[in-house]
Amino acid sequence: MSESKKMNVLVLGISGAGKSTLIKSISGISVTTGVGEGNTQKINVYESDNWPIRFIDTKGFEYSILAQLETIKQVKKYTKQQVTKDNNLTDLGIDAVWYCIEGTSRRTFSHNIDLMAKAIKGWKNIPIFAVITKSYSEKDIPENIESIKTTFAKHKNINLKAIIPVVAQEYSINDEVKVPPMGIEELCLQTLDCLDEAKKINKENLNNMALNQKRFLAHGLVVAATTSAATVGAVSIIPFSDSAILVPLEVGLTKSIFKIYKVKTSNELIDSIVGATTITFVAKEILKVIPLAGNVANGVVAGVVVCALGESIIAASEAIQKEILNPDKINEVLDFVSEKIKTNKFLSKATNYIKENADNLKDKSPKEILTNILSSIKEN
Ligand SMILES: Nc1nc2c(ncn2[C@@H]2O[C@H](COP(=O)(O)OP(=O)(O)OP(=O)(O)O)[C@@H](O)[C@H]2O)c(=O)[nH]1
Ligand SMILES: [Mg+2]
Repeated sequence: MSESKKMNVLVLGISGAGKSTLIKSISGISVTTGVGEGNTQKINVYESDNWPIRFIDTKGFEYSILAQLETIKQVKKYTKQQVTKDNNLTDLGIDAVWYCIEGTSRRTFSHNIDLMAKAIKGWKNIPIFAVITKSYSEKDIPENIESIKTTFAKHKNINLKAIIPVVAQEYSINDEVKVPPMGIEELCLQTLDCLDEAKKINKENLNNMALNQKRFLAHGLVVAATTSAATVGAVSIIPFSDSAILVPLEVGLTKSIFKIYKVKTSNELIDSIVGATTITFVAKEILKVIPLAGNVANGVVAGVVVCALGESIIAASEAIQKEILNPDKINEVLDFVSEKIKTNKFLSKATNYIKENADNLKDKSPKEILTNILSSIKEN
């Protein structure tokens, strides 16, 4: 079995549910890595020689949201580290979840499953196996399955594959009566049955995660450039129609965003985007309608247009990545960016904000005004 066909299974469940016991009962297991900080290791990764499965064992959820979030944060960090380490995504990320629910505590099934549903929100469509651990009592099994099924039915968008009762380790009821291990092989086989589907879903999730990371970085650049533009713009005494003063900043921002998205660019492309008449046109339109004057108006408008430009470059980069847009066709990219600038939501939101809050903005600097606008948009 090739390394890249190993299935990565995230084992979740509240503390004491039997996650570690279950993993260790699967033959040919060895711990490979511990991930986490200092002594509070939250994640252990186990490799199996006998099954093409890699287990990610987590420290159990307590019945508290905070402890649960901490565990999930660690798992996401683990996935992210892998995403950044390697561009070949086939062997990374989480392919499936085993959700361990203790068969001896039916009372808490519903709460348990609610916790899990929240925990796995970040992994869209991921195949889930509900594992009823400590299924010592044969007569309870049908009712347990039914109860778990009913609870899962309440959660939409959960890709529940199977509900499998297991006994991971022999259990002694008394000196004579012992419950032998059961269900483990079936659990592994059923999990591996959905390998292709799981890898496909995982890849989509990883791509989204990588895209979100890029977006996050690019937005950070846009915010920084927006406030810088406010300061630069405010210094210009000439009317905004001569926006040459912003060119270096716009070139830098455009290049940096393209770099994040690994878009190959030419100077010609950058020059034509930054030289686009749309930017000046949009700036003049805003100047006409906002109740601000002089340097403050220039500064604020500079920030607003740089923000709109940045957002449009992000949109273009994503379109190029999806191969909807071809970076070699400069005119097409230019039209795309111009259209995005004109229809940019930030422009109208910023204009409305300034109109509505004109009285409070009188004594503020362009940078303060821009910061207020950005945070008011973030809050909504
Ligand atoms: N006999 C028997 N004991 C089990 C079985 N599963 C779990 N246990 C016992 O239940 C207790 C908790 O099991 P763990 O595997 O440590 O639980 P966990 O989910 O890893 O707990 P945390 O690491 O705290 O999140 C241990 O004492 C196990 O020996 C089983 O199948 N058979
Ligand atoms: Mg454990």
